[in-house]
Amino acid sequence: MNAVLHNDRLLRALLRQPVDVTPIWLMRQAGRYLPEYRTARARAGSFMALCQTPERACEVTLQPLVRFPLDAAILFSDILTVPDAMGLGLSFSEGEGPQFARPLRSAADIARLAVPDPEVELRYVLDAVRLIRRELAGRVPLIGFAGSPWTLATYMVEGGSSKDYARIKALLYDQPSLLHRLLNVVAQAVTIYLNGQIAAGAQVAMVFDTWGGILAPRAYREFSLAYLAQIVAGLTREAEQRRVPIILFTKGGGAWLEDLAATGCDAVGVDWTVDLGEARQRVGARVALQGNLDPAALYAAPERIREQAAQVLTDFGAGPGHIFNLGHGVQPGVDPDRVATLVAAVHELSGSRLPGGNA
Ligand code: 1CP
Repeated sequence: MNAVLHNDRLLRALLRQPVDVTPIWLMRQAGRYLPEYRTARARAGSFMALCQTPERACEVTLQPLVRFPLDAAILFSDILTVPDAMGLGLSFSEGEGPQFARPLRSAADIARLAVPDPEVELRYVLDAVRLIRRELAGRVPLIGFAGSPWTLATYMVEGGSSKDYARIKALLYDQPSLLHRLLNVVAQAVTIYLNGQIAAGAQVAMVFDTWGGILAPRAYREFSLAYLAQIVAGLTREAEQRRVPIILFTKGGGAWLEDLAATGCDAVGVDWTVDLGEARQRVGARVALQGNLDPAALYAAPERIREQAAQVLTDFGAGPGHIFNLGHGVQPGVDPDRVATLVAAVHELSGSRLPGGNA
């Protein structure tokens, strides 16, 4: 594989090395706010068809990079492909979110779960990773990802998105050892899957713990953080003679940044409810930080977006170890021109504000 990387700002910032300007990429940078994404999805017929055809997944991955000078590509896929590969039967109906045909309803359902072989059941993802690397030709690094065991378990037990998390919370309080059994299998599946993505060419691995923030502190440590740490311990940390940085992101996890930093990951994602300067003081030199503009700031006028971007850069302060991102994904109603404004502002302000870059 061609290991030349023309823009390595993201990898450098994740390892807390100096960079010329602050790297930026956005969660859900490929998605419904882009008209070309909506066209590609309609052509594919469904969201899953888009994910399962490597050529289409590759095309959609590259769409935001055609428009904006982003510093990373993120694999176009979904966290729920893993439970699908475990036999739960995933579908997405337009505007209704994910749904499993066979959600976990009993101890027997959980006992039956097996760890999928990513080169077999998830081959379409790994083929997409290989193709995207080839098409990127070293322009920017490729981020691979998976869902956290806790977040995947919420969907597997609830059967889809949830408002109250009644089933998974009842399981947590009534049958904690059964939930641990489930989380263990999913953690193994996620570890092997991410290592498969890294072997296929992913240069960064990110774990999305979208629903960790709904847990009480003790429950968070026992049912989410412990499995994040298990995954970090099991991941390949070097490929193509480079370190493969790991990013952990618990949405709503501002209270637990020190715990996340202590897992051995390289970077922690923070949502917009956290002051980035305070977050930095708390984690110290242990990890880089990724975030954390309020995604809704992208509805504002261009000048306000520039001010908000400047504020996030100021909050982090001088010195290496910052990756600019939103605090969560780009929302479908955002005008792509506002994303262009943000990307330009981050590069311009971080380069000019601090002589010699933010080193
Ligand atoms: O076209 C469509 O209607 C589908 C919308 C969509 C998209 C664009 C879904 C359905 N998934 C995705 C892509 C996706 N999902 C990416 C691609 C890479 C990127 O550009 O960032 C990633 C990283 C994800 C990860 C994901 N899926 C998460 C974790 C991150 C997060 O946003 O919190 C979660 C929770 C999911 C589940 C999911 N998939 C799709 C939806 C609508 C949801 C959320 C449902 C819910 O709110 O419970």
